[in-house]
Amino acid sequence: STVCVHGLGYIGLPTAAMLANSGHDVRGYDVDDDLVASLRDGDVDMNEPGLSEFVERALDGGGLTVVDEVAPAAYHLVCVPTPFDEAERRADLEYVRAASRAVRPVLREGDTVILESTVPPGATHSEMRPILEESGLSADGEFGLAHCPETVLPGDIIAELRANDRIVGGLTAEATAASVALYESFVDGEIRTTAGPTTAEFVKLIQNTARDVNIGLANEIARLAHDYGIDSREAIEMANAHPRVDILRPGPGVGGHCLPIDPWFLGDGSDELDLIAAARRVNDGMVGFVVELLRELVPDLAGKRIAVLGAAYKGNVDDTRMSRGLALARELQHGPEALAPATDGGVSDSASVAVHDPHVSDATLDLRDLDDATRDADAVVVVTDHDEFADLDPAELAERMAEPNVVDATGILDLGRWRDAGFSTRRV
Ligand code: SAJ
Repeated sequence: STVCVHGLGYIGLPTAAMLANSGHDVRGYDVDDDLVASLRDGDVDMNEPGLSEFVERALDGGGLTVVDEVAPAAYHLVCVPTPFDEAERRADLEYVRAASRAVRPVLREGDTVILESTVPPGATHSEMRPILEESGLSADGEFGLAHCPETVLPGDIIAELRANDRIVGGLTAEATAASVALYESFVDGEIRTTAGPTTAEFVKLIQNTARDVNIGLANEIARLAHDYGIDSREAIEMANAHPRVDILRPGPGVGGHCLPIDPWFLGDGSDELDLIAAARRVNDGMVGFVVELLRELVPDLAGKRIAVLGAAYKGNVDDTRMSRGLALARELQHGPEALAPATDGGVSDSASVAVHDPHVSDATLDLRDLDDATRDADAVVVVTDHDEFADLDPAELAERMAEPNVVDATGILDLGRWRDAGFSTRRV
């Protein structure tokens, strides 16, 4: 079939390439002219394993054409960002509306429009439908409209695009069937259908909310265990031996562009969230807990040199959105107020912080190499579970640092080795 993919980011680009490599005739469209130009040159500026080759194959094979104008197509797949409006604590749907306005003039009877972007429950119906129907065609049968949320894990996108189950919710049975037919051409997982897009939207949000709330539980357990002077990770491992208990890993909080945001989409700006909002607070508070652990080793942080290892939001990726490492660096430099958007803090005991991340190259961040970040440091704090950090040599670091102190917020360090090398240690 002919497919026009709207939005060539983390989801749209791999999906467009997947469709092209599965035999479809795909047009990839993006409003960002620079992105369109670089993709036409075969440049994929995303550090996702295997993605460049995969996109190259789609471009070279002719299945994927990158266009700067929306083309008529049997399917329109909308994969645009839905940013979080922090002040309102709700989704900003302007890109979804803009994509709908872009489809409207080329929409024909019998075409199917599928929204993949994460949206609050009801948005396909209330935001997309009216704009598309301004074409004069009705979503009640003249064209198809469906929501099919993406669920891929950054770092493993191509494999998960094929393997994951999908949920399809069409406004009509025909829209659902047409969408299923498209996904069947590349999905090995099960494709589940539900009547109406709202359930599909809701399911996506509760998946990410479930993970966030469960991480919140692990994080609160870590703080409690610390109060009792016991090791949370040993306790959690023992608890998880029970057949019906599966506690996740505590850490420095939850980063990325999905888990810290999607739970708020569920509430859609209302005050309805209770447990879910509490879990968000617990997870956001973990940066403060990491500072508490650090102060147990370095009580007065004023003028001390702290090396923060990890700017990516999780291990082995280069994405720094909602990074806990960068949040920690800000808090150490400017105090906890720095994390609240409205105030400009600045505490007297600010430390001097150097951030190192072997996966991230971002000129807007003042990142240092490992030597530079740890030289004369009074402590290192490991905030991201990159493989490289598990392999750090504590003896070598001890020689370079002013004081051998380490806080592991991720649980990847073998702290016994660090103590043998003379380190004082703390762990979330
Ligand atoms: N984390 C913990 N403890 C854990 C697991 C994760 O602290 O036990 C932290 C990570 O360090 C990271 C954050 O949570 O900061 C999120 O990482 P993640 O790997 O759990 O998830 P994401 O944000 O990379 O991707 C999620 C996935 N959702 C679920 O697993 C339910 C993915 O499948 C979704 O497609 C993606 O959100 C999305 O786009 O919505």
